[in-house]
Amino acid sequence: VQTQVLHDTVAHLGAELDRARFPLDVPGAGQARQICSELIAQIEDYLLPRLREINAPLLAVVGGSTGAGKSTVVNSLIGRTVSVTGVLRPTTTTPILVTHPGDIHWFEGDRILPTLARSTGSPASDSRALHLIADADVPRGLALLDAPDIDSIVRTNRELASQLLASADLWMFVTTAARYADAVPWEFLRQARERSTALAVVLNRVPQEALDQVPSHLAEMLRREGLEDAPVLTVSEVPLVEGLIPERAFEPVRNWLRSLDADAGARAQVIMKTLVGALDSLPRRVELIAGQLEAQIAAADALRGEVEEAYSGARMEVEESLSGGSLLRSEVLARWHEFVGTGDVMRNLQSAISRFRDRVTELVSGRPPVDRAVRIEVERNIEAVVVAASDKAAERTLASWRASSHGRGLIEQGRVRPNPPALLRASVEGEVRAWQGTVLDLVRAQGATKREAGRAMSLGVNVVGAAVMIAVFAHTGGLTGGEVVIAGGTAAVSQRLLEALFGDEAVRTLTMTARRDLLKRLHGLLDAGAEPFVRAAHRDSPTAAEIESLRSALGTVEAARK
Ligand SMILES: Nc1nc2c(ncn2[C@@H]2O[C@H](COP(=O)(O)OP(=O)(O)OP(=O)(O)O)[C@@H](O)[C@H]2O)c(=O)[nH]1
Ligand SMILES: [Mg+2]
Repeated sequence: VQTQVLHDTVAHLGAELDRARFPLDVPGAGQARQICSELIAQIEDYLLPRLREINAPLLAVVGGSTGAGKSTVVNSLIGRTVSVTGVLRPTTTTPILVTHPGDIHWFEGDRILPTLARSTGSPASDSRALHLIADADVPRGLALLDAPDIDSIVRTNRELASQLLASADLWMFVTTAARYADAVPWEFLRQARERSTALAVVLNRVPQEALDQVPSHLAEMLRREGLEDAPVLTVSEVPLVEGLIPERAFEPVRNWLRSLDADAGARAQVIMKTLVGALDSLPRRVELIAGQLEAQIAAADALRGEVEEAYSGARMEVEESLSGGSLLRSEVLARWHEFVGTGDVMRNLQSAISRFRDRVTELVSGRPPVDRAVRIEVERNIEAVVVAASDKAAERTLASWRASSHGRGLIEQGRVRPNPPALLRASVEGEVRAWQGTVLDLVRAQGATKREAGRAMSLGVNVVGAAVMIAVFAHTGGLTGGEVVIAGGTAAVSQRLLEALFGDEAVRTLTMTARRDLLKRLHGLLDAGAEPFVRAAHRDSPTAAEIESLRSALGTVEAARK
């Protein structure tokens, strides 16, 4: 009952780990990804099967480099050739499991290694199935699994070997006097330590003259790696007899296995050592993963902060450019000035209206009417300002992202796709047009509430609208030289014109409303420019809630063990 509860909590923890994502290459992310996938594999391939059937036979997986003699060791243990050995490397590609006929049923179902099909009879050479052999010479309560090599050039072999080793209660690691210091085997041995898997090392083919030194050197290496509990079973180099290692040389392995054979308690002890070790390793490993998930969130937030800083700079730039009249080219202002006139606006109004009605001249001269010229100018200049500010913000974001390895990673992996410039131009155009429509609506609404409505309308909504636009942009600050005078004077004239039509209070409200509406639209455009960066920073990012539920899943495992 207790293992059932434990099984369920571990399954839940596995599902939580399955959700963990480390999209940003922050320092430690690579290690966290690896630990996470190892942990998931260990839970699925080992912990859950073992917890489901605590009484299933001890699974000893025989692993090691190609040619070390794994198949020869398995055959010698059983006393006949169940697994083909050979001179061509690698020989074993199909995993072969040998167990007592009374125990074979434990392995026929999908309790362990559910992704591998089962086969019987004579093993097909290239199948990825788990080949089952029943042999009465194998002690009850034990299964030996001859695995493909861990280091061959055949990738599927290596992957299969890792998967098989992950499912073991016990690793029987076979190496030779010639190769025991190779790098790859030690990577696997360190994994055994990480997982706390029970381990025995078979040191095969030790020449007579090396018997004094090599086994003790290997024991010393194991001790240095924190694996001093692993027995070293030394097999001296002797000619094989019908492919099997003669009994005398094989004695250390045989005796060690007998100790498991004779004693169900010893087997259970091996099983429990690996099980308890695996469970004990969970908090440390899960906590490391949780910490790295937090680092992911922090890094994504920091990237987002950099985006926000760059784009709030762009917002300020745009706001500044919209003030001070710098937005209106002096030529257009001059035309406007000339059109509206100076001095007493109301006295000039009548002549302005008649000039305005005389649009024919302007059409003939090919120049657009002055109100349209103002609108076109406004549109063109706002577009230039917004595009420049947005480009600069994108550049600044990319530059600050490049300063971190994970930011650079996002850029180099092509995960940031800024909006195309044409899209921004089109959006600015659309928004400015819409804003100009809003200004005209405001003017119309204002005109309708006022006595002066008639006069305003006779001047034309478009002309009054142009005056409002100029009033919005014309603040004297930020201009230099002659433009100040023109912008200032023109602004003043436009202002007076509007005040004469609507009264100062209404004009102030009108221009403020128009300005706020424009800024809102332009801020929206800049936000849309920031969007792809924000999205890239947070794509697949873990959430605090996920980390919380990962930790609480670990908590329930710990509680179930009490
Ligand atoms: N003399 C001698 N030869 C051995 C011994 N162990 C293995 N061999 C030979 O070494 C070669 C490789 O042995 P295998 O048992 O096929 O090696 P393996 O580890 O299963 O290799 P893979 O299946 O390729 O991973 C064969 O030719 C064996 O006959 C031994 O103890 N003494
Ligand atoms: Mg083999």
